[in-house]
Amino acid sequence: MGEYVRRLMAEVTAKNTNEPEFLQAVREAAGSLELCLERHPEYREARVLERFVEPERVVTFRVSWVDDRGEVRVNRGYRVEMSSAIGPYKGGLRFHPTVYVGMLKFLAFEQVFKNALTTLPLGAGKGGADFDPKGKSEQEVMRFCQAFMTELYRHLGAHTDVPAGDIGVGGREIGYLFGQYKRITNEFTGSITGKGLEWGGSLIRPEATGYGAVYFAQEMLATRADALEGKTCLVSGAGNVAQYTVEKLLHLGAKPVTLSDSGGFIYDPDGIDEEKLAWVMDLKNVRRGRIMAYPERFPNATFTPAQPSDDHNALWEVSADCAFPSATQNEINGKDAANLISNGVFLVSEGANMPTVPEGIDQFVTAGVLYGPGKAANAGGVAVSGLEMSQNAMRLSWTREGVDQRLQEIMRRIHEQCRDTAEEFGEAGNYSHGANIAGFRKVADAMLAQGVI
Ligand code: NDP
Ligand code: 2IT
Repeated sequence: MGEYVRRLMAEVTAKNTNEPEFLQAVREAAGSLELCLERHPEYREARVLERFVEPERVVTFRVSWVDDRGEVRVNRGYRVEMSSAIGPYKGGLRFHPTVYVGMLKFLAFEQVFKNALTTLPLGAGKGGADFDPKGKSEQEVMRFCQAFMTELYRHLGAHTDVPAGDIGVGGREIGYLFGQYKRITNEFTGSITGKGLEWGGSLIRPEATGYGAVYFAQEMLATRADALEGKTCLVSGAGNVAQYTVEKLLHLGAKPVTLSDSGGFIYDPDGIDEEKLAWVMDLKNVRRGRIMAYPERFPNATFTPAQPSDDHNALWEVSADCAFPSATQNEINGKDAANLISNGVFLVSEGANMPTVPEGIDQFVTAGVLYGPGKAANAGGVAVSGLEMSQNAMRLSWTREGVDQRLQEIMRRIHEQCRDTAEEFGEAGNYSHGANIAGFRKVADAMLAQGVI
C-alpha cells in the first residue's frame, strides 16, 4: 500500500474505530483506488477520497411504538446520506437487530460506487433500524413502520433522498412506509421505490437484484465463451435476492441446489425447480417460515443447521460450478473461499453486499475465478429503482419486457465498464478493481466540477 493511502487509512481507522464493516469496505476500495490516485494527482489534491469516506449527513432518531401487549418499545433509526454528487441520495432500508451506524456506513459507501456504475443519475444512502421483524405480528410491523417514517419523512423527497428495501424490508414494509409518508406529506410522489404495481411500483423491481446478478454472471461467462445452461449453482439466503436468483437460473437452464437462512441451509441434489421455488416463496413471503421446513416437503433434500462456532459454512463445501451468495455480509470467509475453489466453483456473482471477506476475494482473484463483486453484480436492484423513479416522474408504467430489457442492457454496461477499466489499469479480468475505479471516477469527476463541498 502506498504512502498516501496508508496515511488516509490510518486517519479513517482512528476516526471510525468501532465500525469494522465500514473499515473493511473502505480498505477494500482503497486497495483498488490506489492505482487510480497514482495517475490522478487532481483527485489527491482535491482530497476526493477523504471526502468519499465522510458521509454528507447522518441522521439518528428514536422510534417509539407500542407492541401487541401494550408495552412501549424503543428502537434506533438511521439514515446515512453518503453522497449527492451525481443524484439524490438513493439506497435501501435494513431492519435487522445487527443494524448500527457502522453497518449502514459500509452499505452506503458501497452504494456510492454501485449507483455510479448503473449509468443512472443516482446518489447514495442507506438507512434502517435495529428492529427485528421476525416474530412480530402484522400490526406490530405496521406500527413500527409508521413510527419510523413519522421521523424519517422530513429527510426524504423524490429529488432529495429516495429509500427502498433491503434485509427485513420487502413489499409489505414498503407499503406501510409509503402509506405513512403520503399521509404526512399529503403528496403522492416517487420518494420510495419498491412500491406495489398498482400504486407506482415498477414491473421487475422485485426480481431485479437476483435477475441482475444472474445477468452479470452470464456476461462474465461470455468472456470465456461459456453459458449458464447445465451449470450446478449454489445460492445462499432465501429472501428477495435469493428467490429471484433461483428463478432466473431456472429460466437459463441452470440447476440451483441450495438455499439458506440464519438457521442453516438446504441441499437438494435433484435441483430446486419452479414448483419447489413457488413453495419456498410461499413459505418465506406469506407464511414467513424457516428454510428447515423444506426437506419435510421435499424429502430428497437435506437440512444442515448453522453452526456459528464452526470456522466455515458447510454450504460452500457442496460441489458446484457457480456460487451466488445472496444472504448477508461476510458469509464467505477465507476457508469458505478455499472450499469453493477446491470443489470446482469457477464463478462467484455476489447478490449480497460484501459477502466475501478480503482474504476470500484475494483467493478468487489468484485462482482465476470469475468474481463479480456485489457493487457491480447486485446493482440491478437499485438500477430498476432508478427506472421506477423515471416512470414515476413521467407518470407512466413501462411493460415487463421493456424494463427487463433495460435491466439487461444496464448489467451489460456495468460489466463492460468493470472489464474495460480493469484493463486500462493493467489488471485485466479483475472486476473488483474495475468496479471500484470506474464507480469512483464518475463520482470524483462530478465532485471536482462542483467545487469543495
Ligand atoms: P431478505 O430480508 O429478503 O433476505 C435475507 C436473507 O438472508 C434471509 O434468508 C436471511 O435469513 C438471510 N440473512 C440475513 N442476515 C443474515 C445473517 N446475519 N446470517 C445468516 N443469514 C442471514 O433480504 P434481501 O434478499 O433483500 O437481501 C439479501 C442481501 O442482498 C443483503 O446483503 C442485501 O444488502 C443485498 N441486496 C439487496 C437488494 C434488494 O434489492 N433487496 C439489492 C442489492 C443488494 P433470516 O431470515 O434467518 O434472517
Ligand atoms: O443494496 C442495494 O442496492 C439495495 N438494497 C437496493 C437499493 C435501492 O434503492 O433500490
